[in-house]
Amino acid sequence: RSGGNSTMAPALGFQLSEDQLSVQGAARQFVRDVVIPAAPHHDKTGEYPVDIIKQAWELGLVNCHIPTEYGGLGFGVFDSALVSEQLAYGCTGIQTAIEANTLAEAPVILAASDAQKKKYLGRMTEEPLMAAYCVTEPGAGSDVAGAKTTAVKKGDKWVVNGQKMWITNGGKANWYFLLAKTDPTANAGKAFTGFIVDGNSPGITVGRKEWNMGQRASDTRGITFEDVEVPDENRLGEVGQGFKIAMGAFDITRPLVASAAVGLAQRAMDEASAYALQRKTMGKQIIEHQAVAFMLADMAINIEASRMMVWRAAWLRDQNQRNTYYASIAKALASETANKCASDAVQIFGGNGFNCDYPVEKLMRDAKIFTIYEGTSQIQRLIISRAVADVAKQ
Ligand code: CS8
Ligand code: FAD
Repeated sequence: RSGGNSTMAPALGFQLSEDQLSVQGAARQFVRDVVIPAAPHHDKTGEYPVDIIKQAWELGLVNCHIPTEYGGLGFGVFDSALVSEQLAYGCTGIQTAIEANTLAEAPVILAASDAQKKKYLGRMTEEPLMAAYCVTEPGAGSDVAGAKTTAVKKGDKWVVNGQKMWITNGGKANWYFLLAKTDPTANAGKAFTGFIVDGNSPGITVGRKEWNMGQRASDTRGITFEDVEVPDENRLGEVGQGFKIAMGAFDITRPLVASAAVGLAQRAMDEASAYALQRKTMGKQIIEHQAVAFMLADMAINIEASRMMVWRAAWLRDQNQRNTYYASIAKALASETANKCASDAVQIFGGNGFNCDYPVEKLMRDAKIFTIYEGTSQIQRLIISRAVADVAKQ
């Protein structure tokens, strides 16, 4: 039955509101004017994009999901995804540095008291500060339950010991979300507690900036906690709830990481289609060779499908519905789409694609991390297949 003739009220809509179009447009303009021109410099040097982040913060493109009562814009995951896609179109290294704030703030938004939110979210909207999410360790990435950092209660303080690894914004953070084991005998769902740790706490040692394959504008570091004292008032939620808080944060941020992967994929398609119009072989533009045109068609198919999955995962979360399964589908699909699109864009550029003076080799290097961070593609499939099995068992 055609939707136009339906007598039922529409349940679905893909039309962005005026406000959403305006935010998306502002982000797009900022990316065109500021991010794209600066991205090659930050990629080559690894210099942290302080000025760009400050400008983005002034425009309201950083921390946009902080609730209005703490000075933020109160964006939902869907609105934030519109911003994240645009920022990533310009440079996913710069976008990751910005989005790592969202990740660190997510457990605070989910589980903090009003006083904690005022203190730690409030300051993010007063100054362009950075924060970081410390979960992964040298020996435990996919297996969060295997994390070994401990927090032991001593009076009204917790004493933290352990090592975290691959922490985005690790060297720039004003405060950290930290996941630590507080009951080594309990199962994952009860063994961990979340804390907010001030960046200048004695006993924290920040490692060197890691030099990664891509997303080099972003700051990734190991962090050591040695007898770091954290006041009990900085505990997030109940003792033992940390694992669930840390996982709950991914329900918010996996759709955003996926939307960033869509942004990168869209950039790859735009660069490749523009080049394919201009480059000629055998008497025609290469876009007229079906082998090239169909690579572009496959990019479009996968980008559109990925964006729809991002929107579904984000929308569900904004309706306060559990979205873990859809967030994992969006993350796996979009990150693999980004890799395929970037690799095919290099192919369409031919030899030029392999050269650092053209934009697509950076996209290929930057894309790889999307299938690794925020849960590898294998871990997304683990989550998805567990959900499929649960349904089959019913
Ligand atoms: O370990 C889980 C996992 O997700 N692993 C991947 C880790 C990961 O994604 N790390 C990313 C680190 S951050 C990062 O990379 C940043 S990138 C740079 C910034 C980007 C900008 C944004 C797992 C493998 C899925 C699960 O492991 P298990 O040990 O099998 O645990 P479970 O039995 O599934 O769960 C234990 C309890 O937790 C509850 N749970 C699980 N998921 C959720 C969610 N919400 C709430 N609660 C959850 N999503 C689960 O129900 C279990 O509860 P019980 O009461 O114990 O039964
Ligand atoms: P492992 O867990 O050792 O996995 C190795 C391989 O085995 C992978 O292919 C994996 O998919 C596979 N594998 C593992 N377990 C299974 C399984 N059960 N089934 C099937 N396959 C499996 N972490 C943070 O906490 N905060 C951050 O800000 C942050 N930022 C990051 C930024 C960068 C640039 C990088 C590289 C990482 C970042 N991470 C961060 C860590 C990231 O989330 C982990 O690297 C990732 O979750 C994978 O963990 P791992 O590196 O320990 O790999």
